[in-house]
Amino acid sequence: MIHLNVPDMTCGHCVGAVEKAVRSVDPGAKIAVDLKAKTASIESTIEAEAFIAAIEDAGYGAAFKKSCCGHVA
Ligand SMILES: [Cu+2]
Repeated sequence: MIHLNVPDMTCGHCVGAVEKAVRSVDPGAKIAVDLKAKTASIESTIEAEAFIAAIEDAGYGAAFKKSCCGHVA
């Protein structure tokens, strides 16, 4: 599980845009966006960097928070 901080999300539209960006990288990814916490949790075999790049392309800053096993990038 990849956990990303996406501090620029402010509304439901932002959540949709971030989800769309994630799905553009991996259509099969499981994604859970928490607007209040401004985080996105992604379950995928693709590296976090690819999702960060796609979310940034969509106009939102994203930062790697931690992986499920606790490693911090
Ligand atoms: Cu918004």
